[in-house]
Amino acid sequence: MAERDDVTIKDYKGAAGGWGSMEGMAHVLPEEKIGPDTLDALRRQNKPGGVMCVSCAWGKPAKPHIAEFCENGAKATAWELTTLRNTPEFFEQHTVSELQGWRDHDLEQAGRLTHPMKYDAATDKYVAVSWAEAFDAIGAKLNKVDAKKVVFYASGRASLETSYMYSLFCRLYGSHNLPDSSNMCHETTSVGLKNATGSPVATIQMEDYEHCDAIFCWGQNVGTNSPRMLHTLKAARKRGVEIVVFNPLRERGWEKFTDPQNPLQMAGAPATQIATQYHQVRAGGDISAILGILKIAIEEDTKARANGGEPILDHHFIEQHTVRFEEVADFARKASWDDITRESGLTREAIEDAARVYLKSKALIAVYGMGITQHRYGMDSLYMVVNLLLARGHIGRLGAGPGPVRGHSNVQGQRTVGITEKPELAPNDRLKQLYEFDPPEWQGWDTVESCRHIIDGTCDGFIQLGGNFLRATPEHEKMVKGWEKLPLQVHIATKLNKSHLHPGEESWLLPCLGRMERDMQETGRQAVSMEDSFSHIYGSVGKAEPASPHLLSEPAIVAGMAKATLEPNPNVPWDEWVGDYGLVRTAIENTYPDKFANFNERLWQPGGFWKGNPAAHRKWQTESGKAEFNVPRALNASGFADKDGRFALVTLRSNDQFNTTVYGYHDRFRGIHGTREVVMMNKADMEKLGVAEGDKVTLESDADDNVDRSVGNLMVVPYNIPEGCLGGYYPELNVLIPLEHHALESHVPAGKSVPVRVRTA
Ligand SMILES: Nc1nc2c(c(=O)[nH]1)N[C@H]1C(S)=C(S)[C@@H](COP(=O)(O)OP(=O)(O)OC[C@H]3O[C@@H](n4cnc5c(=O)[nH]c(N)nc54)[C@H](O)[C@@H]3O)O[C@H]1N2
Ligand SMILES: Nc1nc2c(c(=O)[nH]1)N[C@H]1C(S)=C(S)[C@@H](COP(=O)(O)OP(=O)(O)OC[C@H]3O[C@@H](n4cnc5c(=O)[nH]c(N)nc54)[C@H](O)[C@@H]3O)O[C@H]1N2
Ligand SMILES: [Mo]
Repeated sequence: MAERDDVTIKDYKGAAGGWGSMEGMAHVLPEEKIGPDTLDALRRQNKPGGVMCVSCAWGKPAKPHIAEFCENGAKATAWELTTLRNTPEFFEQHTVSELQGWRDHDLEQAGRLTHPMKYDAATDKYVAVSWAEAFDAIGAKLNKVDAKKVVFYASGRASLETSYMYSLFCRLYGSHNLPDSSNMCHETTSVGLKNATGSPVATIQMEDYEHCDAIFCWGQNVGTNSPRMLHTLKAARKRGVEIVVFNPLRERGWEKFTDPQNPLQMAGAPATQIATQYHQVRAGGDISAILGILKIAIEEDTKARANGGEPILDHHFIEQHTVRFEEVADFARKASWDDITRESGLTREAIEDAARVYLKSKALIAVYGMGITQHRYGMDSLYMVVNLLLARGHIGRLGAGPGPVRGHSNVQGQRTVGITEKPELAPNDRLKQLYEFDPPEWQGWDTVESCRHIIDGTCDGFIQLGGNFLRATPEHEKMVKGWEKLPLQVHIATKLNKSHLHPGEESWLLPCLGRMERDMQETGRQAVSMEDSFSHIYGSVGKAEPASPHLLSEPAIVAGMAKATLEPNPNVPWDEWVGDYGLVRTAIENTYPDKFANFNERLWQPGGFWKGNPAAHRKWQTESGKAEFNVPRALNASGFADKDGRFALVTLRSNDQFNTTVYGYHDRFRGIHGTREVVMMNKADMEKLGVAEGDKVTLESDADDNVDRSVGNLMVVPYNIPEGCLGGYYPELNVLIPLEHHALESHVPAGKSVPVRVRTA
């Protein structure tokens, strides 16, 4: 993390979108040295028959805007279609040890990988190899090690077709370790929503936003992470929809939006105000904030009914469709306002304001993101969101329901087609029938479990289909040591990143086509498909010239490894699948006939086809057969006690990054320019610590496990963030997160409340 000399900290007054977004693109696009392919891809982006953005998982409307892309989607497109190339000559010039010292940004800025490479320990360099050599050696190694100890990681971007083939390869090989980036992300949703409603995903669809009268949002940063959603929110505001936001930071996207496609707004007409209420909860404070709202609702309901008025709660729904309401009601009645206000960090008046909107609403959408899922008691935060919806019957009604905003563009879809370490979610009966083998029935390793094995030296091999696992995971220092001991590493990637630079016994770098690129196979140009946050499934076809003639598509790479590893199986026609992805879609349809009926025919349906969701029809596939209320186990989701000098560190994305991909050093909305080595701090805390703006401090782990973890040289930025909370950037601060500090049942690393203290000397 080298220092930059052009660091500035200055309040940003602009709205999300607007000319600022043009400026944001203007910073990054020239750096990528884009060609005409980028402009063509942007023109076709997120449109029926076009190419689906590689950035976020927000829906693609059936009737798109003229430009259906955002600042960050454009950056992601330019990043993929850059004309910069990372060739074997680059690796000839730089040893791996030298590259370890490079920053994330500079590694990826070296450009698109062009050749398959193998790490050569003698020279400490990656050297070019042929695909055949790579596949044969990987196959031979996989056959030497213990299949049960090999991890097949996937990073949410690869298509449904690739993901299906990848998970089948893993199971045929005899492994069930299929963690996905979802394990660091919305797994709390996948586990918690499934427990509570029977469905692991949003029940709402894009259209529901046209029918809601209120939107509550917890812990999602729309302006940076799903900017196209701002159009939906703007339209909702125009209809008078109330938008109530809970977030420790005042994120600009939730405050105001200038629509870049609206000439009047661009010419200076006022920006659209998005949030009608903004509540700066403490990190993990959502449980108590919602508890307060429920407490008010329950008391008002009791009063109304006693006076012969209309009940506030939906008793009919509660009785017919749910269990355990009384337990939650009892808990809320007994909760004290002292506890609620202390743990949420909000005043009683603020919670009453939010409750007023809730009590009035007939159709409420609950949006949330990592601010809910990435806490030790994240599941309890999520359950509180569900409790709030259930109490007034806001699931399975037009314009109402949970609307988690997923991360990677196909992260939800990967789970749909078999990338799961949980045997109960795998379609094992169908797989057995179709491919005549016994799929593993054991519980595979999720991300945390994979990390444990890597650290302990009991992982025999790690294949990553995209992503940057070593950089994205917690406990970074121990992870690096374990990573370097792996008997086998296979990285299927488009650009160089830190995970590639701590080689194990054998390390392979396999460069693939990106989604924006033309994918020619035996039967002609291929399309792929993905699923968005609303469970809509779309085709996507890349047209850009591939970055190098030596690239293979992801399906071809998966098939190449599978064929070199497995005995031939006449039921698994790897070559035919690679020649025609339509046949993979047919295989997906045969495996999941309910969700994917007529898959190939429906591929180009404008707006995508909906895979369906029983909870949206009030069919609850839960243990009790009903939607389930849950009493929270803690009043704050952080899972650690307040202690003098202890802070809850919130790890954040800047507006200039996509996960571990750092496009640049400007976080426009937060007014931080030229550096990512910062710690955002409340002024009162600065005073207590005796530090001033620009001072350098060290963050140290303050977890109860007494392990030393620290990151130094962080510049103090005074920030509007609740006292006791600090903000800083992921992935740089992952050094500070203990591996065992994760959401309890879902095992999502708890990156939104990391116990730390500040060392000033
Ligand atoms: N441009 C861009 N787009 C992206 C990504 C990217 O990196 N860049 N990443 C993609 C991926 S994989 C994902 S998962 C999503 C992530 O998108 P988000 O879910 O928005 O995740 P974060 O950026 O981590 O920010 C979470 C928000 O939660 C708030 N927060 C933190 N702690 C709490 C809390 O305790 N309570 C509440 N109420 N709020 C809290 C933070 O202030 C922040 O605004 O975005 C996807 N889209
Ligand atoms: N502290 C903290 N840690 C976090 C988070 C946090 O908020 N705080 N967020 C977590 C979340 S939500 C997530 S999703 C994870 C993200 O973790 P990952 O998904 O593992 O990481 P990415 O940064 O998205 O991966 C970037 C790499 O993907 C490769 N890539 C890009 N496009 C393609 C492609 O088309 N094909 C292939 N094969 N490779 C490609 C490139 O080589 C690039 O370097 O991080 C998690 N870690
Ligand atoms: Mo994510």
